[in-house]
Amino acid sequence: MITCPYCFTKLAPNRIAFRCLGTSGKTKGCEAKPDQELGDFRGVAPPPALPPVFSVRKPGRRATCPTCSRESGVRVCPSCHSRLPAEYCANPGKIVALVGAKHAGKSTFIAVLIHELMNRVGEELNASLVACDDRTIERYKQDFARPLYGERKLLVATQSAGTTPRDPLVYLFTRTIPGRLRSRTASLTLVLFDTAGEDLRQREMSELHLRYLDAADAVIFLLDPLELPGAQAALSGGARERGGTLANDLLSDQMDVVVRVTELLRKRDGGRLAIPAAVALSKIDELRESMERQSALHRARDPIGALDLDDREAVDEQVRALLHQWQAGQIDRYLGQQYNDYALFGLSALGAVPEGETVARSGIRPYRIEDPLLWLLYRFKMLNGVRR
Ligand SMILES: Nc1nc2c(ncn2[C@@H]2O[C@H](COP(=O)(O)OP(=O)(O)OP(=O)(O)O)[C@@H](O)[C@H]2O)c(=O)[nH]1
Ligand SMILES: [Mg+2]
Ligand SMILES: [Zn+2]
Ligand SMILES: [Zn+2]
Repeated sequence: MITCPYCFTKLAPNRIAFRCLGTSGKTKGCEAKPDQELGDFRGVAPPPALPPVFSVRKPGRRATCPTCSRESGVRVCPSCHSRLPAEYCANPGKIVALVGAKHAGKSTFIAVLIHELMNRVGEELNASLVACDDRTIERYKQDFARPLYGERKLLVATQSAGTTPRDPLVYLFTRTIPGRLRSRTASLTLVLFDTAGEDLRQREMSELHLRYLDAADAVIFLLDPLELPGAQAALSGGARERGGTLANDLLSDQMDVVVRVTELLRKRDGGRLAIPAAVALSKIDELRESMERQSALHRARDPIGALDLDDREAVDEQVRALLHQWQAGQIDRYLGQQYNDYALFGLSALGAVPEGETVARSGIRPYRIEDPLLWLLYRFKMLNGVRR
């Protein structure tokens, strides 16, 4: 089974469909006509005019259009008619669900994480991260990189998927893994879907979100310490004023989002959940001052190109201690009851408190932003764990 990375419908490989190439140059093919499925999925009216989609009995890399006999290698999802990237069909995909209440820092996390994976962390892991489709390139530039890195402006709240359809970001992550005799490469397609906190607020989540959570191979929860009532005392002065804005919004309660998403995952798996869950305190820069100098979280991670298991345990323990100290221990207890495999993290995407609507003058200096992903890569057997 593969999962369409756009509409998250599960499909058997022999159900992959093709799109006719139509007419190009002197080669005649089918006429373009309105593609209702694609139009409906993207919420665009009138639907885009494209050559038709067809199915064949045994889909391989290419198939012959039954109407015009042209051969096509454009594979599409039979359900939403989105083009399936070739790499996605060839490599096992991992869908990472990123969830958290409104304003928790999800979009900023994605923006900075991808930047880091393409630069500093990519170098450390001997890995490349390339977009699998043009929409991913466009969307990353337009919605994430340009505002944050180009204009140094904070990202705007993510629009509900109901009003503006949003494509997930689909990347091929490839690592060169050194071996005793020769090195090998291992690839993984990473599907990141930036949910709007607004959509997770709904008691009745949309079909798309249900399918998305149903298809997830891992989940990252972001918890905003500014909105944890017990954390107030640990925040820097400015943060205390900025925090607590969602205090009267019961559906945006940090714990409540965790519970609602977990209940949905449970419908799928029943019993204790096997899906790895990374739970991260975001915006850790807002409380660093008040934390002990020697603490694990305060220390930068050593770039050793592997998961440092000792460091992992130390951070996990410290975040657990913080949650309990902040009377948010129930989040930890709940996760322990629900998930077989969960880990606690602390991170900062920006690395410094923003100034008004712009990032701090010191620039974007992420802190431990890659930690949850390194742990997941370790779980997906794409990264070694070491004791030191
Ligand atoms: N101090 C600090 N603030 C952050 C950091 N990341 C995000 N923020 C702040 O949190 C705000 C919300 O961040 P977003 O990434 O838009 O949050 P979101 O979870 O995507 O929010 P929705 O799209 O509404 O669900 C930003 O405008 C920043 O003010 C960080 O690393 N440090
Ligand atoms: Mg957002
Ligand atoms: Zn689809
Ligand atoms: Zn045709």
